[in-house]
Amino acid sequence: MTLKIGVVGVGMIGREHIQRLGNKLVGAQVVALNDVNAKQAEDVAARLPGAKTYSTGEALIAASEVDAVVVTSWGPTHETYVLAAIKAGKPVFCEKPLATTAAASLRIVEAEVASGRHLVQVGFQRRYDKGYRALKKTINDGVIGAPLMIHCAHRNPSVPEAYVSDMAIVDTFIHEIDALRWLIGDDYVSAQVIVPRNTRHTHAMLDDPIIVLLATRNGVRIDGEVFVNCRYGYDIQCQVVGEDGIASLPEPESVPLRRDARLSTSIMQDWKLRFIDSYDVELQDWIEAAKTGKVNGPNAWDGYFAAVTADACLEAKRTGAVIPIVTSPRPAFYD
Ligand code: NAD
Ligand code: ISE
Repeated sequence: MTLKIGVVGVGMIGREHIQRLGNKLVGAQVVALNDVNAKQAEDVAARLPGAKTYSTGEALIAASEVDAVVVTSWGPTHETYVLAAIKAGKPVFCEKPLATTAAASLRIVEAEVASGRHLVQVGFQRRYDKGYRALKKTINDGVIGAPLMIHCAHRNPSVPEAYVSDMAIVDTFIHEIDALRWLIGDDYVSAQVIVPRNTRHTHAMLDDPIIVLLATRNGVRIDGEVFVNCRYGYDIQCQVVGEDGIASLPEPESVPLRRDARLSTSIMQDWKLRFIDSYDVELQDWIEAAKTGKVNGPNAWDGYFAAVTADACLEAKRTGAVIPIVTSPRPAFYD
């Protein structure tokens, strides 16, 4: 069976996902497109045989030819479209964040639970990355004993002018928030944010870098640096310190070069390339699971947990205080 997919939001990552769904992955076909920028949707449709455009996301989601939905529009629009997909009883892959607030994410959780069907997957692709999976296996196999601390960093060479302070948490560090919780199978209980001296490469609306401190239920302490004008490259670091050893996220492959009296490897510049394989694995897995009414990847509860944590980090940054991370009770539906 071919899963007929409608995509809402054909901006940068929407177009990338459309490409991979059409050219790399199997078992799916993009048949419907919508974007608030209608011309952009028309342009993409013109290059996609068999795809037509819809004037609203809601119309696309309700269309009988659409079996499943990919939401790649701006974050503040996610809630509306994910709720519409749940209402239509259609599997939905929603790019991160699930919604921009914890309250909106909880409404999605409640709607999914009420529907009685597992329909929602969130685009936290790092769970599908080979390196993160190898690191998780090392931890799960007990090689380093119980995890005690995690030191991590999310560094981008630069960000556009429109990127402002909250985005360092809700757009960028949200990947670590989900990935680390999954990595050690533990939930966060508090957050604190420290703002060091700003780099001269930032602007008035962006504190850069910041350090996020998280504590987990089992007492693991996490320090996460977010530095989005680091200049030198896109660099994701993760080191898990355990009782018996230390395990680190593998570096992306790069040929060691001896030249001009130097030994060097290159560092990626573009975040899109760093996790490119994991986007493929993630969407292929979603296609297969959606056909059988399952969600294998990060679900609505994970999206909600990430949103609660992000909200706590924002408050922690605003107040300088240690903020408790408190969720509503986890429905048995997600066990
Ligand atoms: P973008 O601005 O390039 O594209 C967003 C698109 O949504 C635009 O074409 C815009 O016109 C459209 N849009 C806005 N409001 C809409 C509405 N109401 N209905 C339909 N379309 C609407 O942004 P992007 O970089 O492609 O990001 C899109 C989403 O994907 C964001 O949530 C972002 O956080 C997420 N994202 C995830 C990753 C990842 O690594 N998983 C990477 C980049 C972006
Ligand atoms: C971007 O929004 C993403 O989601 C990328 O995966 C991330 O690594 C990048 O730093 C963000 O800005």
